[in-house]
Amino acid sequence: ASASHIHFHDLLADSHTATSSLLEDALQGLSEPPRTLPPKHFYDQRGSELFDRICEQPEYYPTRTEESILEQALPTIAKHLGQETTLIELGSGASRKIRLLLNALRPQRYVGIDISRDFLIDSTEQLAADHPWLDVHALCADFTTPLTLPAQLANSERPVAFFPGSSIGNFAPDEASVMLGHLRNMLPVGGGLLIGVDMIKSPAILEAAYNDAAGVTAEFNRNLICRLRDELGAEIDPADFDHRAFYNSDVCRIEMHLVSRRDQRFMLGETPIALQQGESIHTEDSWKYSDASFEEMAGQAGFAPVESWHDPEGLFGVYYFTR
Ligand code: AVJ
Repeated sequence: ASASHIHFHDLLADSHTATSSLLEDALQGLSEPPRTLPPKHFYDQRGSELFDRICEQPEYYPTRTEESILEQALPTIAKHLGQETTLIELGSGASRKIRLLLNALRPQRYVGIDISRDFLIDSTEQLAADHPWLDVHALCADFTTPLTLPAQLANSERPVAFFPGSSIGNFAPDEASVMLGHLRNMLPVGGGLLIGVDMIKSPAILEAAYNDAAGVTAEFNRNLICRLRDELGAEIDPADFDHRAFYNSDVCRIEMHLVSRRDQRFMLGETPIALQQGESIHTEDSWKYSDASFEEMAGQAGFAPVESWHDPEGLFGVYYFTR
């Protein structure tokens, strides 16, 4: 057996837009109210494992709902995509969803795009090993910025970007529409976007999904405090923070916060930070859409709706657009 072979393209190597570090973001976000920490820092090793466990919680419906929608829609998706497809995954995944698509659609080529080089290489090598017939490319890049596909990939028959999991929900609608615009510009005419979106629904269902009874989401949220303690030497205790997640119906988003249980002070590098009892650190937004609001946003970004699929309860949507 030969070693699996991937084609690696590094678009970050000579870019000057270095991504911000945990310390920079923590200083920026915690110095004064309203305090914030960006959700991208959830995903260290432990955080990624906790996220995988969130996806298995009975209250967290998005993952399993999207998977079953995809499974049922596969024949139709195959028809839209045709024979000669390049499947481009945004955030290269260890997830089962991409494997579902690869095995059913048998595209010519897979391109994983991810900002984290090591993770990208690991996950694409694994995909290549498991799918020896597939032409596997790894593109180290920040897909939230304008991107040009390497010429070799840009000439592919029909590139289709796959953005599952309602990851789009972490962006505010104005940012999301800018990002979708960049994506659209990356794709040639006839290219597609297959994207998973969490729908607006009863606050009780939404709030349960972010307040699972086993407390995994709370642990995931508090992992940010663990990182400040372990990686930046901040003398803080995750037990001094309450997990708070609620649906803000005015703007159609779940908000996650860490609420300080007491007055506390700690150092971030050279900078002292003081939190009052009850003060909150806003750690994540997860935006929810209706059919109309999502299709309008994608339309503004230059995407035309082709077809969409939902589960019978309308919890989650998968949309196929073309440019
Ligand atoms: C990965 C952003 C889609 O918003 O549901 C899950 C992250 N946060 N539980 C989501 C998350 C808390 C998730 N996304």
